Amino acid sequence: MRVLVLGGDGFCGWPTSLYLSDRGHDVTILDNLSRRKIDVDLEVESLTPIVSVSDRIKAWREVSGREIGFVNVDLANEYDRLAALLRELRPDAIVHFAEQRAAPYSMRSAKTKRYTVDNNVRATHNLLTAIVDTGVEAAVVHLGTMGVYGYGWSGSAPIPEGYLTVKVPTPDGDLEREILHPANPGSVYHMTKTLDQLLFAFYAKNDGLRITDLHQGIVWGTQTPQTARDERLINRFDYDGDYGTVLNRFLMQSAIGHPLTVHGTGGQTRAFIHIKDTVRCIEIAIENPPQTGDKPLVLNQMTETHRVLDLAKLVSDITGAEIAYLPNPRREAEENDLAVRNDQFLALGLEPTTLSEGLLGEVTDIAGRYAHRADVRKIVARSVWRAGMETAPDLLTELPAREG
Ligand code: NAD
Ligand code: USQ
Repeated sequence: MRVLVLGGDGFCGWPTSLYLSDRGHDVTILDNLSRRKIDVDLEVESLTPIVSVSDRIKAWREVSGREIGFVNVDLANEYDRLAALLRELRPDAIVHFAEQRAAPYSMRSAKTKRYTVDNNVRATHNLLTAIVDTGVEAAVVHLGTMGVYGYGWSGSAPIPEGYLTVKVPTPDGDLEREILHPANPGSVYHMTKTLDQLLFAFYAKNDGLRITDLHQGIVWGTQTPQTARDERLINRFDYDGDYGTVLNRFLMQSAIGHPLTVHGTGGQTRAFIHIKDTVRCIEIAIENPPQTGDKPLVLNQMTETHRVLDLAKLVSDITGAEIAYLPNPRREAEENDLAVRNDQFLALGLEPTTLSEGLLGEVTDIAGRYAHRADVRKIVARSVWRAGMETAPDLLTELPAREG
């Protein structure tokens, strides 16, 4: 298949591009490198040393003999270049990762709130319009988030895959209807994903676009068999207070002797998936698109749920790290249950990588190997959901001396 990967230089997009290329697909990456530029603004770098996108692609050519195309286009602001690319490439599938994806970054300031909405909503809408405008037959696979459902809306009932069957009382009896699961976003970033859902529903209905929306949980881990083939192919590893996600942060914190930064009580329960399973899910999704005329197909892309405190305890048991309970910079429920249906991916052949299999290897292989690159002043989360909310001071001011 000819596959266009939007946002293919990012944490999920790069390993997906390599995986699909390895599996024989003809891959082109579109990315405006905005994620790398945000790192420059935030004065932080990936814990792993990532090389330039052209060196990445050159390294892949050397180790695999395969070509990956690259175009630097801003999906949100360069509509004509996007349309020209679609006409030239005529992709069979388009995988859409190209959005600002950090909740804390989206809540940092008025500027980052506006950027996140402008970038994400325009990127998605430009893509959908361009497909209609150019008449290409591509099926779209979008990376959405479990966070569109919110946490606790339906108590302990398992979250369905996208849609909810409801009964509407009428004078003639109850009508049964299937509706999009109510949206309950917890940040400006998550809100953009709920807006994306409406765009998808409209373009599927009006223009017959074939769209799969993957409601993905928190991705953990770093490497896939492809990114591990050469150090120049290594995946990014975000650990800072804005972009680092909870489990990877705990792994990295334990590797450098930093206390594990639990927000509040740690009673928040979230859904997780390993990066190796993310790339496999994308392949499954592009191979199983909905039909023209179908509503968007929603798949919950997650394999396990865990409480934040349980994760901290697990990492602490393996590594001896201390646990720090910090003021929570977010407005979120202190405790929540979470049960999620993911039957569709399991039925389509996903074999989950579990935390118990992968965890220790991640600590020693990646977090430990690159611990010296960490800037400890970037670890504590500083973006608050409302002005005046408390954050913790830095817990360390320099890297502790390491043995050996
Ligand atoms: P990332 O920030 O590492 O990658 C996103 C990529 O998109 C970056 O390379 C960035 O430069 C590019 N991009 C952003 N805006 C663009 C634009 N206007 N034009 C062109 N390129 C643009 O993020 P990620 O972790 O790889 O996440 C990818 C997608 O998966 C996101 O949509 C995110 O919401 C979703 N997701 C991620 C996670 C996770 O834990 N990382 C979990 C659930 C869902
Ligand atoms: N948390 C801590 N300590 C930390 C970091 C986070 O306790 O050091 C807590 C947060 O307060 C939150 C939970 O851990 O309760 C998850 O935070 P996170 O930063 O790991 O994940 P989140 O902000 O939800 O966002 C990430 C990705 C986003 C994706 C989402 C999937 O950045 O792109 O959409 O996971 S989901 O959570 O399922 O919505």
